[in-house]
Amino acid sequence: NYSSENGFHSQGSSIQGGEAFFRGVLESMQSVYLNRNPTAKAILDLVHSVENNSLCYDHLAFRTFGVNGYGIDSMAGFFLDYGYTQREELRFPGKKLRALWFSPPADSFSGSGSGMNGPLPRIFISELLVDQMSPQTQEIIRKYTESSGNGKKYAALASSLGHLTWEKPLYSEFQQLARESEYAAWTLVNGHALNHVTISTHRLKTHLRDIKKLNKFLEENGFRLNSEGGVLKVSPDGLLQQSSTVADSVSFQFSDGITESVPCSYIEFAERFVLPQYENLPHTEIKEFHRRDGFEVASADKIFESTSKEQVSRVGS
Ligand code: OOG
Ligand code: NI
Repeated sequence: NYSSENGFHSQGSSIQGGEAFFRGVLESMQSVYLNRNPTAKAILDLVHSVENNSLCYDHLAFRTFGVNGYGIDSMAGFFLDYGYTQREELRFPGKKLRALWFSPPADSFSGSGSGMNGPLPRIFISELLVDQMSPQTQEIIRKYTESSGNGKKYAALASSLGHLTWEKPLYSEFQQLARESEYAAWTLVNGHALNHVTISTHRLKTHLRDIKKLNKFLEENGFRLNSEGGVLKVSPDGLLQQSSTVADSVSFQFSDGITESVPCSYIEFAERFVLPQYENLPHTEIKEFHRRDGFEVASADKIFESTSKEQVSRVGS
């Protein structure tokens, strides 16, 4: 069992070797993300300023191509090596995707800083079921993954450097993928880059800890939220509530010299409510593990749309 053998044993507040390295990698992934995504940066700055510079991440998310070792495992290995535990699988047959989520090592759940130096986030990694794509799309995905050498071994490194492990594609190849799967097109040009970070709203200190109030606050400040299936995504038990922005776009130079705007990353918000069996615990005793854990397939299905053309090119609200 990974988490008990490899879990961190932090001693006091001093961060020991492995954990300092691990958090350093997460910090690098985050700086790539903040440099490319002005909306995510502006929202984090805004929430930080209201919250006196302290917030926690609920989870980080990555996308992959499920083919020849480039799928979920290519990114998961890094997290498993640093004490994470694999949890449930989620399936999205309509989008031809599957995902796994991973929980952090229990004894480092209470990191005392903010962001990547706070409690370690859950990890959500999805993969495109490449075998189910059309022959043309499969050919493009196989061409880039196969020509990347041993790129599949360096997914976490690529993410922290902000570099693709494969060559830049032709614009026509991006378009072919986008017609069939916007997820595939996104992954071809963004590779292993952080797809989003998610702010844990119930761990905020001000009125923004209520996700409905946070959504209203963000919209009043001019930020556009993903409206697919309604802005607030609520799990059937009501205990996991999520919302997200619409992805930023970046200008991407394709290998044939064409420069076009492509969707980049977004930021998400999640409020996890206390489980019914802990309802009567005093507020001050409530820990993260007393709250609804995991993810919700119907909500996730709509959150994926945060990078879709329909949401990204939407005007007004
Ligand atoms: C992931 C969408 C799902 C969640 O928290 O359910 C998700 C993605 O867009 O890659 O983030
Ligand atoms: Ni998410």
